[in-house]
Amino acid sequence: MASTRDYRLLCLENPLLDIQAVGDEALLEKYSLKANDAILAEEKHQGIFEDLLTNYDAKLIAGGAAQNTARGAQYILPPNSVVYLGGVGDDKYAAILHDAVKQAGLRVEYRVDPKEATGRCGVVITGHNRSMCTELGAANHYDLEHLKKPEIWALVENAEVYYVGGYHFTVCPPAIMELAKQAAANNKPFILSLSAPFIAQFFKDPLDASAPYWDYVIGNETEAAAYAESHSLGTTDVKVIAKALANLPKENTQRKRVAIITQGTEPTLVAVQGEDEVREFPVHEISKEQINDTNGAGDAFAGGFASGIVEGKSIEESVHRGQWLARLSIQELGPSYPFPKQTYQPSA
Ligand code: 26A
Repeated sequence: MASTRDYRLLCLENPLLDIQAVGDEALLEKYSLKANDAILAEEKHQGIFEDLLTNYDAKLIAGGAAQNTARGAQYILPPNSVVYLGGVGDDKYAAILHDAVKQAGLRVEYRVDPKEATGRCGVVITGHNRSMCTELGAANHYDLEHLKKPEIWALVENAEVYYVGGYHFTVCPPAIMELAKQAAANNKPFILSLSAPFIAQFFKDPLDASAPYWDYVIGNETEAAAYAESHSLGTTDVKVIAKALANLPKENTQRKRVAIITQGTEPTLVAVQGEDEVREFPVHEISKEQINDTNGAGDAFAGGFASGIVEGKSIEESVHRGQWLARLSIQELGPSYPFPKQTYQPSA
């Protein structure tokens, strides 16, 4: 039986199976992909999944950005701490996802769509870049009806922290808003990831509608830049953008908004609403040879960070957890974490 101290973190987004391979320029060119990007698959991308599997020795790895984050947070937190919601099909790819989350100790409550295939993400690795092309499939059919089922909504009410991946703005903004409002009404933290540049560019309206509810907003430097451009902030200075995010109007005034911007190997920036200084936290460096691939580094950071928020830790400690987990994840293949588990060492 789950106790009420269980499932303190509830996450929502798009469960996907990553079809990941080391590619080359020719492959990127064939599908008009940028070396480092995340996009939704169009007609012209349809062949990429077969191509990766047949010609590039692709591996099948559990993905979906916020599902990676949820597995990451559970990696650090005590058993039964995290529950994740999203939509899958009833197929062999969903079975692979079930295996992966089981190993991670992550509870999932999927909306299973018998007519749609589980979502796939083609990941082309070139050097330390990764290009992602997603066919959402069943993930695109997540709906409010699932979220509002009594047994699911009970998990929502029980949770103490909410984490939503911004990629879900392409799927079901009303579900995001339900969680956002639930958080504000009960003074619980709501964490949003900006996810990818195209979200701020092409899903600006639903993103902006949720903004007053963000207690923590997490992104990387390219997402921050895309936000600044689509919102005509008139700057490319990441610190200024972080401050602008932190100081957007806020619904729940009992918590100051915190904006966290990661910058790869450059320091992580943290801006707090109403504060002048933007703090910098240098990353935990590893040698280039130790890096396997950086796919999922940002998700891992968010997972570590969220685990700190769940346990009421300081911003410093939460950032430290994020950096610790990101460092572990980039040494694995894809958005994964090492098993047997490494034990988290709090910062001194
Ligand atoms: C809606 N889109 C495009 C997406 C994604 C996504 N997760 C949810 N929705 N596109 C890529 N990803 C995931 O990002 C992870 C790396 O950060 C991939 O599945 C990959 O595991």
